Amino acid sequence: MKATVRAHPNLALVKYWGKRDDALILPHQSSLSMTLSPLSVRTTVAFGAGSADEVELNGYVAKGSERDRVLRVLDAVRAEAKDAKLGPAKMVSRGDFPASAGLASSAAGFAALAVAARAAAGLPADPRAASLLSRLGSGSACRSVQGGFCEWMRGERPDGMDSYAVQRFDEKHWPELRMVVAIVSRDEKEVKSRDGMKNAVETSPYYPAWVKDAEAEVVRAREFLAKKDLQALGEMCERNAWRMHATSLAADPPLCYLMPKTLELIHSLREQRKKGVPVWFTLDAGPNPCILTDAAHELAAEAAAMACGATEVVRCVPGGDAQLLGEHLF
Ligand code: 2P0
Repeated sequence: MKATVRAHPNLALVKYWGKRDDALILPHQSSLSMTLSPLSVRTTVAFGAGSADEVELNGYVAKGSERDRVLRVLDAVRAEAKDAKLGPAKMVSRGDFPASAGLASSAAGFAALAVAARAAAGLPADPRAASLLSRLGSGSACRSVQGGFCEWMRGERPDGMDSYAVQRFDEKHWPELRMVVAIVSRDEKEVKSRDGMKNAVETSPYYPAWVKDAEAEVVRAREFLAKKDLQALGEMCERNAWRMHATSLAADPPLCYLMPKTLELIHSLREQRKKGVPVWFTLDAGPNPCILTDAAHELAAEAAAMACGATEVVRCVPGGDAQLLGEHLF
């Protein structure tokens, strides 16, 4: 009745930005991401422990919406395993990277929670079921159940049962690919992704254009990954990040996640490319650019980031599946 799982975060190359169903977390469009190692979150779940559900995240007792999101996933597992009468759950989760790094620790956290909760409940290992389950906690989490490069298919059904992620390439497909995360600001962002994307859906005149382009972008990304075409993938990543940010820049109120150092680094990467260094950025809902490059150029990417005032870089490689561990957190 107890299981522990380690999962990696993921970074979208074709981004998810906007829901067609807020309650079920169903996106308007498909997205495609790279799972990032070595960053990870470990989560232990036990059922039948104590008299009430207990949720601890990074050393703190979770409250409010954070707790509710975890309980939603645990409740879904209890409903699926109804004959097992699982009882109250205890969940402890710890990440090895700061939430403020601008990478969604929630993606790794909910992927680890979904896989661990299913295992603790005695449900069979099933990446699709775990992806569907983790999506109820956080949309992007459904892409962290498996490693390598995963595509979250938007689906068509109102109940969301066809909206989950599948692995398109595993982590061994392109081991030389690198993502260098450049930390230019550790400030907590003022507008969370969930609110930022909702604002874009509801008020941005550019939103329909963003959605229209997305499915074709995913197909192109798949093609470039298959061919290991770094330049084509890099150019597409930049374009897709700009378009996501453009929807929010045009929203009401406008939302700008970029900081001066973000732009400085983006321009510096362009200069590097003129010198033949293969470096392209992508940018999530925050100011910290992530630099797509290859193993031979990750030090050059790091140097470019530091020269533009990054305080730290995290060098990432394609990561693997969420995995069961033998050692528990409690
Ligand atoms: C992504 N982001 O595709 C996009 C790009 C941020 C920018 O998914 O509301 O934490 O829990 O579904 O998944 C971050 O948003 O939002 C995100 P919810 P989530 O990775």
